[in-house]
Amino acid sequence: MKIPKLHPRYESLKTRDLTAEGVKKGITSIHGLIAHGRGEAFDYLLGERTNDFAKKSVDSAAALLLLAKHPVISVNGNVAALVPKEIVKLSEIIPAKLEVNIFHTSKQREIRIKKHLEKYGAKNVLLPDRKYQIKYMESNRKYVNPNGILKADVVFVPLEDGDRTEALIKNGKKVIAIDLNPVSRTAQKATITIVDNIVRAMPLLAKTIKQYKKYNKNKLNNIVNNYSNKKILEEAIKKIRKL
Ligand code: PTJ
Repeated sequence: MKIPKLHPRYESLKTRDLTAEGVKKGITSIHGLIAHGRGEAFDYLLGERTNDFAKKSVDSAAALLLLAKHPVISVNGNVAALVPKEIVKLSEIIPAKLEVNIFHTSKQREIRIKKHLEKYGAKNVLLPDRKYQIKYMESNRKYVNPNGILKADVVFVPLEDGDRTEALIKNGKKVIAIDLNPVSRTAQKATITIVDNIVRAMPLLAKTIKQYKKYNKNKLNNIVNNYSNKKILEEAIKKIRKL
């Protein structure tokens, strides 16, 4: 759909259109449209901008990703539709592995997401291997790649559903999430939650990582250790309540 650039809600409509296109291409699940709508509602309440609390989470996420020994970026249908270029770029600059992990089971969709990321320059996209799984999980998301999420110490789960964050934490991993809903299970359980729209947060995260590459381990550790996810979520909830 051609959206007029002068439309007051241009950015929001463009993002919505990307998700709808993702469904047409068979990358995004039909349920992804509902997830997107929920995100839009929270984005509206948060002022459709990157708030200071989100900037603090981005700083801490950048430091943690640079400190990680085996960082992995988990990609689902919504992420692939909204920020394919940014995800591939991020995996190169950290560097981190890319692994497809989807909730609504479909082998075909996993392969389509992999091919879609390859179109944007990804060289090695891992797929879940049904021989390997993480503990404390029932859904399709339990299946992982032995060279990816299974051995990861930090897993980046931009835009996620339900119980996987909690399970990843119980499996001894640190989790970075992007979620516009500060009271979601994912937001509450993650090590670091970036309460912002993925389309705004991803470029900022890439920029911050490039900047932090100059920092030594001590400085990066200080940034991570001085961060409180609980406080950040409280600030986000306060912002919504103040409306
Ligand atoms: O491709 P699949 O099968 O793995 O499915 C992916 C979705 C996203 C459909 C699946 O994980 C799902 O159902 O997610 P939920 O439970 O609807 O949760 C998605 C969360 O992401 C919600 O808390 C939304 O508020 C949030 N969200 C939606 N759009 C955005 C967002 N957060 C950041 N940026 C967005 N653009």
